[in-house]
Amino acid sequence: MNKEKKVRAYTNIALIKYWGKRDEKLFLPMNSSLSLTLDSFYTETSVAFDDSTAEDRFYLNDALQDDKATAKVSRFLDLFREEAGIQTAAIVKSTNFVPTAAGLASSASGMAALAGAVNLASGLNLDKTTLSTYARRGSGSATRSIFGGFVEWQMGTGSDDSFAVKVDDASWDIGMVTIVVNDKQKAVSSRVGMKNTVATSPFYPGWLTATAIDLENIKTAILKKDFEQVGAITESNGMKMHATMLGANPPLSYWEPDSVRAMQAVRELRQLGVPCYFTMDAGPNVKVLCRLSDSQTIKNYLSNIFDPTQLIISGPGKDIEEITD
Ligand code: 2P0
Repeated sequence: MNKEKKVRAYTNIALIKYWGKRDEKLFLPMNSSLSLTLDSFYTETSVAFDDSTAEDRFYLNDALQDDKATAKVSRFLDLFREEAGIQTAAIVKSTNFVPTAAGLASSASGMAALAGAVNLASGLNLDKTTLSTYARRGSGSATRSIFGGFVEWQMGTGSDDSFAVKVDDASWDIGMVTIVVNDKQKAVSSRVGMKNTVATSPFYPGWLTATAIDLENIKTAILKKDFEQVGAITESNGMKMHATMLGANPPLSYWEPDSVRAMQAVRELRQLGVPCYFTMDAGPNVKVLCRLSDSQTIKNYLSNIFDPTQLIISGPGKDIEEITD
């Protein structure tokens, strides 16, 4: 058995959203996106190639997974096995670290941690930029979780140049408060939802035009450390993504009544003089981009509406890292 290698990867929340693929097999996106990596949600995954097992074994949170879940991991491991000339099966152990029972475990941190661990266990030792092209083929958003801080996933022209680039380490009082509206599995997966939106929404071409402009403007604002501008673009871009979904056939909406209540509370906080901005992904939970130094004030305000266990503060997360314990 090869020595086990273990890697931690943090999840990320897109400020400029990825919503649609131009190549489903290679996970090439329709547009470039940009995210903030978070320190409160992460996955630790170990990989060991092991001669004593004929088939890959995949444990998630200590439970051996079924054939379907294992096959997904095996297909991903194959990308590395082919490159490294390895035929051996692997034992993969993955643990999601999420404060409270929020159920926010994400494919972004999961696939990034798996990519990082198999990269070391296989001896390929790819650099992080190249590694992000592999993580991408597990899940699009995992591309961005290779790096910490503000990260751009450049759409590229093909598989080799559709990778993540760190824009800024976000160490200038940046935070996020996650409002867990509902922790249940969503009815429509993002994979299906984005495919249907690309195929049927008449708003989709407008989304692509607008999001390219939002991306350039947010990068400028990040480099100027203009928090209000970063926040305003984030809120606007997220709403535009949800508008493209509403235009799909059948229409798609992930919002719940408490999502709308949360958005209203963020507007109220702004009126009270606290700069903060919301974004939502393919689910009902609301994420509030804020100054890290305002995050407790925001949590206190939101605690009038939501249970404190539904409110999770994060600071900026780091690059993936090897864990030696
Ligand atoms: C994002 N989302 O940029 C967007 C915004 C959800 C809304 O990436 O099919 O799990 O594995 O590439 O990355 C969620 O979709 O989808 C996502 P696949 P993924 O974060």
